[in-house]
Amino acid sequence: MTDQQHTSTNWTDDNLMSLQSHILAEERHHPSATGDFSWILSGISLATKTIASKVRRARIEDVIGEAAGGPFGESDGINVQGEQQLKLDIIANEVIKACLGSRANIASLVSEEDEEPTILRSRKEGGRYAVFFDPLDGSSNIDVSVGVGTIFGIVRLPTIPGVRGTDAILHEDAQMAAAGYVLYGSSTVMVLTTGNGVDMFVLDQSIGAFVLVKRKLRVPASRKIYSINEAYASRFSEGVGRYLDWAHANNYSSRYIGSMVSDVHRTLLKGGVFIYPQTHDRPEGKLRLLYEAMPMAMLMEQAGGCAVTGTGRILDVTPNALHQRVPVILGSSEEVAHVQRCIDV
Ligand code: P6P
Repeated sequence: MTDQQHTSTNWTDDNLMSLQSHILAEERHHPSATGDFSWILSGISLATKTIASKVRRARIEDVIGEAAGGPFGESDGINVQGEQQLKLDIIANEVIKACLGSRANIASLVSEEDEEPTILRSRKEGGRYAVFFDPLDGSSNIDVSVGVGTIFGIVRLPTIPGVRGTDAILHEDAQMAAAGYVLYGSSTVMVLTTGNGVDMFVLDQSIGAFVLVKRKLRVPASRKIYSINEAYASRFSEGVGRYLDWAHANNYSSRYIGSMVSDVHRTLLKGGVFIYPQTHDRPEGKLRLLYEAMPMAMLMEQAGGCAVTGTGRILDVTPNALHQRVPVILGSSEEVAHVQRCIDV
């Protein structure tokens, strides 16, 4: 390598950085940081590496297909959403809870697969955070090898005397402090923000570690791509219909995978807008606020994009129920603005 290539800037930037070392380095920027995030994120890293292995081996271990009573015989295979649970949904859920349960600063866990939160410890016992997660979003796509993912949010709970459990989780002062997803696709990719921009890691199977591949991801301000399930076109609002007519007339491309983590990952990297709007039969939309919309909204905004419900920022919504659903419009700032203008006419 020439001397130029060994300048300190290149050398530092190109250094091999694991998730663990990156988080510790990031915490140096937060004097008040107490190692909380690295402790929780190491649990999420362990869980998602385990899930990645199970997703890749699903066919081999024949765990694809519908849950029959769950691994412990306790479930009827239907989750709180009324959706048929797949075996891997339940396994992923149990893996995450097993990896996070021992993290002493977590008070509670909120999972798409569990009707009630898992309460681990009180504030007096050290519980300061809740972790929201969708353990295996898009799992119905696994049997056709489409990318699926784990979505997570780390929420700092309010320190109000007497406010605990679900009340603390839903409290307006509960603040999402970190968010991310792990996409089990052609490679296993973690995209993460702790409030200081968005970084991307890829799981290097040869060393069993997530390694940093991209710092401070920025979503392009515009891109002529929209992502929506147009099969529901007859049930969309007039505003969304107006947007689609405008996009068709302006040579937009349509890209829709039907797995939120995959569709959002493409939108984050290439730009465009992902829309899961309300419909006449589902006025609240389909996607859940706490463990799908909010984490993706934090990532998108940290990357310079936007994330709205059609009537305001997703991150401004004060939840009123654990499994509440919201309409989702997120992606490039200019593309989200196009959709909002058509809705506001
Ligand atoms: P539809 C997967 O079931 C999921 O929750 C998201 O991952 C995805 O974006 C959406 O539902 C797809 O829903 O109604 O288009 O099949």
